Amino acid sequence: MPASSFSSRPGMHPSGTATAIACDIFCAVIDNFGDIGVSWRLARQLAHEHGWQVRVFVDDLHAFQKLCPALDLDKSRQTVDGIAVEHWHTPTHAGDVLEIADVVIEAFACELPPVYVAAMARRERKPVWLNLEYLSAEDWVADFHLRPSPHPRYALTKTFFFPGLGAGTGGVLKEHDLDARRAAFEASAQARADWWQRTTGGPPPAEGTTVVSLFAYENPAVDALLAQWRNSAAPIVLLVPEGRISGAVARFFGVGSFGAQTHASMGALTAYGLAFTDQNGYDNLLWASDINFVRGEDSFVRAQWAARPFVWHIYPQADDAHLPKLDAALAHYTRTLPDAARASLARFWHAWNGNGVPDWTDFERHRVQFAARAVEWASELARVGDLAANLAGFAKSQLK
Ligand code: TRH
Repeated sequence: MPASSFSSRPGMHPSGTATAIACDIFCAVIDNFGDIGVSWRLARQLAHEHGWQVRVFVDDLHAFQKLCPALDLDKSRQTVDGIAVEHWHTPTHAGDVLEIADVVIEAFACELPPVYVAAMARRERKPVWLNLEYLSAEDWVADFHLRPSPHPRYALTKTFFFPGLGAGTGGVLKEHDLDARRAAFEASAQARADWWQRTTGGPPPAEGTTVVSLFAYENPAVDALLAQWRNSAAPIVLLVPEGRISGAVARFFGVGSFGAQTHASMGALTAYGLAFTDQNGYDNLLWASDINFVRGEDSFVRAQWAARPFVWHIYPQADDAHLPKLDAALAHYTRTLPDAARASLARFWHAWNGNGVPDWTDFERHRVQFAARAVEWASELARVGDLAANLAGFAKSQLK
Protein backbone atom coordinates (compact mmCIF):
# COMPACT_ATOMS: atom_id res chain seq x y z
CA MET A 1 0.00 0.00 0.00
CA PRO A 2 1.51 3.38 -0.96
CA ALA A 3 2.37 5.66 1.92
CA SER A 4 -0.05 8.26 0.61
CA SER A 5 -3.03 6.07 1.52
CA PHE A 6 -2.14 6.14 5.20
CA SER A 7 -3.89 8.69 7.28
CA SER A 8 -4.51 9.36 10.91
CA ARG A 9 -7.90 8.63 12.35
CA PRO A 10 -8.99 11.17 14.93
CA GLY A 11 -12.41 10.13 16.20
CA MET A 12 -15.50 11.97 15.14
CA HIS A 13 -17.73 13.03 17.98
CA PRO A 14 -21.50 12.51 17.33
CA SER A 15 -21.71 16.30 17.05
CA GLY A 16 -19.43 16.08 14.02
CA THR A 17 -16.45 17.65 15.76
CA ALA A 18 -13.26 15.64 15.75
CA THR A 19 -12.94 15.30 19.49
CA ALA A 20 -13.50 11.64 20.31
CA ILE A 21 -10.37 9.57 20.78
CA ALA A 22 -9.98 6.95 18.05
CA CYS A 23 -8.84 3.57 19.29
CA ASP A 24 -7.89 0.39 17.44
CA ILE A 25 -7.85 -2.89 19.35
CA PHE A 26 -6.12 -5.88 17.74
CA CYS A 27 -7.10 -9.32 19.00
CA ALA A 28 -5.74 -12.68 17.83
CA VAL A 29 -7.80 -15.53 19.25
CA ILE A 30 -5.45 -18.21 20.61
CA ASP A 31 -8.19 -20.58 21.71
CA ASN A 32 -11.37 -20.43 23.78
CA PHE A 33 -13.19 -17.16 24.35
CA GLY A 34 -11.09 -15.13 26.76
CA ASP A 35 -9.01 -13.19 24.22
CA ILE A 36 -12.01 -11.82 22.37
CA GLY A 37 -14.09 -11.80 25.57
CA VAL A 38 -11.76 -9.31 27.24
CA SER A 39 -11.11 -7.32 24.04
CA TRP A 40 -14.81 -6.93 23.30
CA ARG A 41 -15.70 -5.95 26.84
CA LEU A 42 -12.93 -3.33 26.80
CA ALA A 43 -14.07 -2.07 23.39
CA ARG A 44 -17.63 -1.65 24.60
CA GLN A 45 -16.57 0.21 27.71
CA LEU A 46 -14.23 2.57 25.84
CA ALA A 47 -16.97 3.32 23.31
CA HIS A 48 -19.98 3.54 25.62
CA GLU A 49 -18.49 4.89 28.84
CA HIS A 50 -15.65 7.04 27.48
CA GLY A 51 -17.09 8.13 24.13
CA TRP A 52 -14.12 6.75 22.17
CA GLN A 53 -14.47 5.77 18.56
CA VAL A 54 -13.42 2.13 18.69
CA ARG A 55 -12.48 -0.35 16.00
CA VAL A 56 -11.76 -4.00 16.80
CA PHE A 57 -9.60 -6.17 14.55
CA VAL A 58 -10.26 -9.83 15.32
CA ASP A 59 -9.03 -12.87 13.42
CA ASP A 60 -11.74 -15.36 14.49
CA LEU A 61 -15.33 -14.27 13.92
CA HIS A 62 -16.71 -17.69 14.94
CA ALA A 63 -15.35 -17.47 18.50
CA PHE A 64 -16.49 -13.84 18.63
CA GLN A 65 -20.01 -14.63 17.47
CA LYS A 66 -20.54 -17.08 20.34
CA LEU A 67 -20.48 -14.24 22.84
CA CYS A 68 -21.79 -11.59 20.45
CA PRO A 69 -24.60 -13.21 18.45
CA ALA A 70 -25.31 -9.94 16.59
CA LEU A 71 -22.08 -10.42 14.61
CA ASP A 72 -22.48 -11.34 10.92
CA LEU A 73 -19.96 -14.05 10.00
CA ASP A 74 -20.05 -13.12 6.33
CA LYS A 75 -19.02 -9.50 6.72
CA SER A 76 -15.37 -8.54 6.79
CA ARG A 77 -16.33 -5.08 8.08
CA GLN A 78 -19.38 -4.24 10.17
CA THR A 79 -20.56 -2.10 13.04
CA VAL A 80 -21.86 -3.81 16.16
CA ASP A 81 -23.05 -1.89 19.21
CA GLY A 82 -21.49 1.30 17.80
CA ILE A 83 -18.09 -0.37 17.37
CA ALA A 84 -16.42 -1.02 14.01
CA VAL A 85 -15.42 -4.67 13.68
CA GLU A 86 -12.88 -5.77 11.07
CA HIS A 87 -12.21 -9.42 10.28
CA TRP A 88 -8.46 -9.39 10.64
CA HIS A 89 -6.46 -11.62 8.34
CA THR A 90 -3.17 -11.85 10.16
CA PRO A 91 -0.43 -10.94 9.87
CA THR A 92 -0.49 -8.34 7.11
CA HIS A 93 -4.04 -7.10 6.82
CA ALA A 94 -4.91 -3.90 8.59
CA GLY A 95 -8.11 -2.81 6.97
CA ASP A 96 -8.68 -1.63 3.43
CA VAL A 97 -7.94 1.95 4.21
CA LEU A 98 -5.19 2.13 6.73
CA GLU A 99 -5.99 4.82 9.22
CA ILE A 100 -3.98 4.99 12.37
CA ALA A 101 -5.83 5.61 15.60
CA ASP A 102 -4.85 7.85 18.51
CA VAL A 103 -4.64 4.82 20.81
CA VAL A 104 -3.57 1.39 19.57
CA ILE A 105 -4.07 -1.61 21.81
CA GLU A 106 -2.58 -4.97 21.02
CA ALA A 107 -4.35 -7.53 23.13
CA PHE A 108 -2.21 -10.17 24.80
CA ALA A 109 0.97 -9.47 22.83
CA CYS A 110 -0.59 -10.30 19.47
CA GLU A 111 1.67 -8.92 16.77
CA LEU A 112 0.45 -5.81 14.98
CA PRO A 113 0.61 -5.88 11.17
CA PRO A 114 4.07 -4.55 10.23
CA VAL A 115 2.46 -2.23 7.69
CA TYR A 116 0.36 -0.73 10.48
CA VAL A 117 3.37 -0.23 12.77
CA ALA A 118 5.28 1.45 9.95
CA ALA A 119 2.32 3.79 9.46
CA MET A 120 2.17 4.48 13.19
CA ALA A 121 5.80 5.61 13.00
CA ARG A 122 4.96 7.99 10.13
CA ARG A 123 2.02 9.54 11.93
CA GLU A 124 2.77 13.12 12.89
CA ARG A 125 1.28 12.74 16.35
CA LYS A 126 2.49 9.34 17.49
CA PRO A 127 -0.26 7.05 18.78
CA VAL A 128 -0.33 5.76 22.32
CA TRP A 129 0.58 2.10 21.89
CA LEU A 130 -0.42 -0.30 24.62
CA ASN A 131 0.10 -4.01 25.01
CA LEU A 132 -2.74 -5.28 27.17
CA GLU A 133 -1.35 -8.27 29.06
CA TYR A 134 -3.07 -11.31 30.57
CA LEU A 135 -4.36 -10.97 34.09
CA SER A 136 -2.22 -12.26 36.91
CA ALA A 137 -2.63 -11.65 40.64
CA GLU A 138 1.09 -12.06 41.28
CA ASP A 139 3.02 -9.30 43.06
CA TRP A 140 5.52 -8.63 40.26
CA VAL A 141 2.69 -7.29 38.08
CA ALA A 142 2.64 -3.90 39.85
CA ASP A 143 6.35 -3.43 39.06
CA PHE A 144 5.88 -4.09 35.36
CA HIS A 145 2.60 -2.23 34.89
CA LEU A 146 3.05 0.82 32.62
CA ARG A 147 6.67 0.01 31.79
CA PRO A 148 7.65 1.55 28.46
CA SER A 149 9.43 -0.41 25.78
CA PRO A 150 11.00 1.65 22.98
CA HIS A 151 10.68 0.13 19.50
CA PRO A 152 14.06 -1.10 18.18
CA ARG A 153 13.66 0.62 14.79
CA TYR A 154 10.97 3.27 14.97
CA ALA A 155 10.48 6.31 17.14
CA LEU A 156 7.62 4.57 18.91
CA THR A 157 7.15 3.40 22.47
CA LYS A 158 4.95 0.53 23.52
CA THR A 159 3.67 0.52 27.09
CA PHE A 160 2.80 -2.67 28.94
CA PHE A 161 -0.58 -2.47 30.59
CA PHE A 162 -1.05 -5.16 33.23
CA PRO A 163 -4.41 -6.09 34.67
CA GLY A 164 -4.21 -7.20 38.28
CA LEU A 165 -6.04 -7.67 41.53
CA GLY A 166 -3.87 -5.42 43.67
CA ALA A 167 -2.88 -1.77 44.09
CA GLY A 168 -0.52 -0.40 41.46
CA THR A 169 -1.85 -2.62 38.66
CA GLY A 170 -4.31 -1.79 35.86
CA GLY A 171 -7.18 -3.49 37.74
CA VAL A 172 -9.83 -5.50 35.92
CA LEU A 173 -12.74 -4.50 33.73
CA LYS A 174 -15.91 -3.39 35.47
CA GLU A 175 -18.73 -1.56 33.72
CA HIS A 176 -19.96 1.51 35.57
CA ASP A 177 -23.53 0.16 35.76
CA LEU A 178 -22.62 -3.43 36.66
CA ASP A 179 -23.47 -3.27 40.37
CA ALA A 180 -26.77 -1.55 39.61
CA ARG A 181 -27.71 -4.22 37.05
CA ARG A 182 -26.87 -6.97 39.50
CA ALA A 183 -28.83 -5.27 42.29
CA ALA A 184 -31.85 -4.88 39.99
CA PHE A 185 -31.73 -8.58 39.07
CA GLU A 186 -31.39 -9.64 42.69
CA ALA A 187 -34.19 -7.34 43.82
CA SER A 188 -36.71 -8.42 41.19
CA ALA A 189 -38.44 -11.76 41.78
CA GLN A 190 -40.07 -11.27 38.38
CA ALA A 191 -36.73 -10.78 36.57
CA ARG A 192 -35.37 -13.92 38.21
CA ALA A 193 -38.51 -15.95 37.48
CA ASP A 194 -38.36 -14.81 33.82
CA TRP A 195 -34.70 -15.80 33.67
CA TRP A 196 -35.40 -19.29 35.03
CA GLN A 197 -38.33 -19.75 32.67
CA ARG A 198 -36.24 -18.70 29.65
CA THR A 199 -33.22 -20.72 30.73
CA THR A 200 -34.64 -23.95 32.11
CA GLY A 201 -38.28 -23.82 31.07
CA GLY A 202 -39.46 -23.81 34.69
CA PRO A 203 -39.72 -21.70 37.86
CA PRO A 204 -36.77 -20.90 40.15
CA PRO A 205 -35.74 -23.82 42.39
CA ALA A 206 -37.32 -24.21 45.80
CA GLU A 207 -35.88 -22.56 48.90
CA GLY A 208 -32.95 -24.56 50.29
CA THR A 209 -31.64 -25.56 46.86
CA THR A 210 -28.03 -24.72 46.07
CA VAL A 211 -27.65 -23.43 42.52
CA VAL A 212 -24.25 -24.00 40.93
CA SER A 213 -23.05 -22.78 37.53
CA LEU A 214 -20.32 -24.85 35.89
CA PHE A 215 -18.05 -23.29 33.25
CA ALA A 216 -14.78 -25.22 33.09
CA TYR A 217 -12.28 -26.99 30.89
CA GLU A 218 -12.22 -30.79 30.80
CA ASN A 219 -11.61 -31.70 34.42
CA PRO A 220 -11.13 -35.18 35.92
CA ALA A 221 -12.26 -33.88 39.34
CA VAL A 222 -15.79 -33.33 38.07
CA ASP A 223 -16.81 -36.99 38.40
CA ALA A 224 -16.18 -37.03 42.17
CA LEU A 225 -18.00 -33.74 42.57
CA LEU A 226 -21.04 -34.83 40.57
CA ALA A 227 -21.26 -37.95 42.73
CA GLN A 228 -21.06 -35.86 45.91
CA TRP A 229 -23.80 -33.55 44.66
CA ARG A 230 -25.95 -36.56 43.77
CA ASN A 231 -25.52 -37.83 47.34
CA SER A 232 -25.95 -34.41 48.96
CA ALA A 233 -28.53 -34.01 51.76
CA ALA A 234 -29.84 -30.78 50.20
CA PRO A 235 -30.92 -30.39 46.57
CA ILE A 236 -28.41 -29.08 44.04
CA VAL A 237 -29.31 -27.51 40.70
CA LEU A 238 -26.39 -27.48 38.28
CA LEU A 239 -26.38 -25.11 35.28
CA VAL A 240 -23.89 -26.08 32.58
CA PRO A 241 -23.28 -23.77 29.61
CA GLU A 242 -22.48 -26.06 26.70
CA GLY A 243 -18.75 -26.47 26.29
CA ARG A 244 -15.69 -28.43 27.22
CA ILE A 245 -17.04 -29.94 30.47
CA SER A 246 -20.40 -30.96 28.96
CA GLY A 247 -19.13 -34.38 27.82
CA ALA A 248 -18.25 -35.40 31.39
CA VAL A 249 -21.68 -34.31 32.64
CA ALA A 250 -23.32 -36.34 29.86
CA ARG A 251 -21.29 -39.42 30.78
CA PHE A 252 -22.23 -39.06 34.44
CA PHE A 253 -25.92 -39.08 33.57
CA GLY A 254 -25.46 -41.78 30.93
CA VAL A 255 -26.71 -39.63 28.06
CA GLY A 256 -25.10 -39.00 24.69
CA SER A 257 -24.49 -35.27 25.07
CA PHE A 258 -25.32 -32.39 27.38
CA GLY A 259 -26.03 -29.42 25.13
CA ALA A 260 -28.66 -26.73 25.50
CA GLN A 261 -32.16 -28.00 26.37
CA THR A 262 -30.81 -31.15 28.02
CA HIS A 263 -31.71 -31.86 31.60
CA ALA A 264 -31.23 -34.85 33.87
CA SER A 265 -31.65 -35.76 37.53
CA MET A 266 -29.97 -38.26 39.82
CA GLY A 267 -30.43 -38.29 43.60
CA ALA A 268 -30.23 -34.74 44.93
CA LEU A 269 -28.71 -33.43 41.70
CA THR A 270 -30.63 -31.89 38.79
CA ALA A 271 -28.58 -30.55 35.89
CA TYR A 272 -29.51 -28.35 32.92
CA GLY A 273 -27.49 -27.81 29.77
CA LEU A 274 -27.60 -24.15 28.73
CA ALA A 275 -27.00 -22.42 25.43
CA PHE A 276 -23.92 -20.18 25.33
CA THR A 277 -25.28 -16.64 25.73
CA ASP A 278 -23.94 -13.16 25.05
CA GLN A 279 -21.73 -11.64 27.74
CA ASN A 280 -24.54 -9.87 29.58
CA GLY A 281 -26.49 -13.13 29.64
CA TYR A 282 -23.52 -14.83 31.28
CA ASP A 283 -23.64 -12.29 34.13
CA ASN A 284 -27.28 -13.25 34.68
CA LEU A 285 -26.23 -16.87 35.05
CA LEU A 286 -23.65 -15.90 37.68
CA TRP A 287 -26.23 -13.82 39.56
CA ALA A 288 -28.84 -16.61 39.42
CA SER A 289 -26.37 -19.04 41.01
CA ASP A 290 -25.18 -19.41 44.60
CA ILE A 291 -21.75 -20.74 43.64
CA ASN A 292 -19.97 -20.27 40.33
CA PHE A 293 -17.34 -22.46 38.75
CA VAL A 294 -15.45 -20.27 36.30
CA ARG A 295 -12.32 -20.51 34.19
CA GLY A 296 -9.69 -18.59 32.24
CA GLU A 297 -9.71 -14.83 32.71
CA ASP A 298 -12.91 -12.99 31.95
CA SER A 299 -15.40 -15.34 33.68
CA PHE A 300 -12.98 -15.42 36.65
CA VAL A 301 -13.34 -11.64 36.88
CA ARG A 302 -17.11 -11.69 36.39
CA ALA A 303 -17.47 -14.20 39.24
CA GLN A 304 -15.68 -11.77 41.53
CA TRP A 305 -18.05 -8.96 40.61
CA ALA A 306 -20.99 -11.33 41.14
CA ALA A 307 -19.95 -11.30 44.83
CA ARG A 308 -20.71 -14.96 45.39
CA PRO A 309 -18.34 -17.79 46.29
CA PHE A 310 -16.60 -19.17 43.23
CA VAL A 311 -14.16 -21.86 42.21
CA TRP A 312 -11.57 -21.08 39.56
CA HIS A 313 -10.35 -23.48 36.88
CA ILE A 314 -7.26 -21.57 35.80
CA TYR A 315 -6.06 -21.82 32.17
CA PRO A 316 -3.42 -24.57 32.36
CA GLN A 317 0.07 -23.66 31.15
CA ALA A 318 3.17 -25.69 30.36
CA ASP A 319 5.35 -26.66 33.35
CA ASP A 320 2.53 -25.78 35.75
CA ALA A 321 3.35 -22.10 35.30
CA HIS A 322 -0.28 -21.38 36.19
CA LEU A 323 -0.06 -22.75 39.74
CA PRO A 324 1.72 -19.73 41.31
CA LYS A 325 -0.96 -17.58 39.65
CA LEU A 326 -3.68 -19.67 41.25
CA ASP A 327 -2.08 -19.25 44.67
CA ALA A 328 -1.56 -15.52 44.14
CA ALA A 329 -5.28 -15.12 43.41
CA LEU A 330 -6.16 -17.23 46.46
CA ALA A 331 -3.93 -15.03 48.63
CA HIS A 332 -5.92 -11.92 47.65
CA TYR A 333 -9.32 -13.55 47.67
CA THR A 334 -8.99 -15.35 51.01
CA ARG A 335 -6.90 -12.68 52.77
CA THR A 336 -9.30 -11.98 55.63
CA LEU A 337 -10.82 -15.45 56.01
CA PRO A 338 -10.17 -17.37 59.25
CA ASP A 339 -7.42 -19.98 58.86
CA ALA A 340 -9.71 -23.03 58.60
CA ALA A 341 -11.90 -21.45 55.92
CA ARG A 342 -8.88 -20.18 54.01
CA ALA A 343 -7.28 -23.62 54.03
CA SER A 344 -10.55 -25.23 52.97
CA LEU A 345 -10.98 -22.97 49.94
CA ALA A 346 -7.35 -23.48 48.94
CA ARG A 347 -7.83 -27.27 49.16
CA PHE A 348 -10.94 -27.07 46.99
CA TRP A 349 -9.36 -24.81 44.35
CA HIS A 350 -6.23 -26.98 44.26
CA ALA A 351 -8.33 -30.12 43.87
CA TRP A 352 -10.27 -28.48 41.04
CA ASN A 353 -6.95 -27.73 39.38
CA GLY A 354 -5.49 -31.20 39.47
CA ASN A 355 -4.19 -31.61 43.01
CA GLY A 356 -6.48 -33.79 45.13
CA VAL A 357 -10.18 -34.64 45.21
CA PRO A 358 -12.70 -31.85 45.82
CA ASP A 359 -14.60 -32.29 49.08
CA TRP A 360 -18.04 -30.65 48.90
CA THR A 361 -18.83 -31.27 52.58
CA ASP A 362 -15.66 -29.43 53.54
CA PHE A 363 -16.62 -26.54 51.22
CA GLU A 364 -20.18 -26.44 52.62
CA ARG A 365 -18.86 -26.21 56.17
CA HIS A 366 -17.34 -22.78 55.43
CA ARG A 367 -19.85 -21.58 52.88
CA VAL A 368 -21.31 -18.78 55.00
CA GLN A 369 -17.82 -17.35 55.51
CA PHE A 370 -17.05 -17.71 51.80
CA ALA A 371 -20.24 -15.82 50.96
CA ALA A 372 -19.41 -12.95 53.31
CA ARG A 373 -15.85 -12.74 52.03
CA ALA A 374 -17.05 -12.70 48.40
CA VAL A 375 -19.02 -9.51 49.10
CA GLU A 376 -16.14 -7.92 50.98
CA TRP A 377 -13.65 -8.88 48.24
CA ALA A 378 -15.77 -7.31 45.50
CA SER A 379 -15.53 -3.94 47.22
CA GLU A 380 -11.80 -4.39 47.93
CA LEU A 381 -11.21 -5.17 44.25
CA ALA A 382 -13.27 -2.18 43.16
CA ARG A 383 -10.79 0.07 44.96
CA VAL A 384 -8.10 -0.84 42.39
CA GLY A 385 -10.33 0.87 39.82
CA ASP A 386 -11.87 -0.30 36.56
CA LEU A 387 -9.34 -1.30 33.91
CA ALA A 388 -11.06 0.62 31.10
CA ALA A 389 -11.06 3.83 33.14
CA ASN A 390 -7.46 3.26 34.25
CA LEU A 391 -6.40 2.63 30.65
CA ALA A 392 -8.34 5.60 29.29
CA GLY A 393 -6.86 7.86 31.97
CA PHE A 394 -3.33 6.75 31.16
CA ALA A 395 -3.83 7.10 27.39
CA LYS A 396 -5.26 10.59 27.79
CA SER A 397 -2.32 11.64 29.94
CA GLN A 398 -0.02 10.54 27.10
CA LEU A 399 -2.05 12.27 24.38
CA LYS A 400 -1.81 15.69 26.02
O1 TRH B 1 -12.81 -19.15 27.26
P1 TRH B 1 -11.76 -19.05 28.30
O2 TRH B 1 -11.22 -20.31 28.77
O3 TRH B 1 -10.60 -18.12 27.78
C1 TRH B 1 -9.25 -18.37 28.07
C2 TRH B 1 -8.69 -17.39 29.07
O4 TRH B 1 -8.98 -16.06 28.75
C3 TRH B 1 -7.21 -17.56 29.16
O5 TRH B 1 -6.67 -16.60 30.04
C4 TRH B 1 -6.58 -17.42 27.80
O6 TRH B 1 -5.25 -17.58 27.88
C5 TRH B 1 -7.20 -18.47 26.90
O7 TRH B 1 -8.60 -18.28 26.82
C6 TRH B 1 -6.62 -18.40 25.50
O8 TRH B 1 -12.36 -18.31 29.59
P2 TRH B 1 -12.77 -16.78 29.86
O9 TRH B 1 -11.57 -15.92 29.90
O10 TRH B 1 -13.62 -16.81 31.04
O11 TRH B 1 -13.64 -16.36 28.60
C7 TRH B 1 -14.94 -16.79 28.42
C8 TRH B 1 -15.77 -15.67 27.84
O12 TRH B 1 -17.02 -16.17 27.41
C9 TRH B 1 -16.09 -14.59 28.87
O13 TRH B 1 -16.05 -13.32 28.24
C10 TRH B 1 -17.51 -14.90 29.29
C11 TRH B 1 -18.06 -15.41 28.00
N1 TRH B 1 -19.26 -16.23 28.06
C12 TRH B 1 -20.40 -15.79 27.45
O14 TRH B 1 -20.42 -14.67 26.90
N2 TRH B 1 -21.51 -16.58 27.45
C13 TRH B 1 -21.54 -17.80 28.06
O15 TRH B 1 -22.58 -18.48 28.03
C14 TRH B 1 -20.34 -18.24 28.71
C15 TRH B 1 -20.34 -19.58 29.40
C16 TRH B 1 -19.23 -17.45 28.69
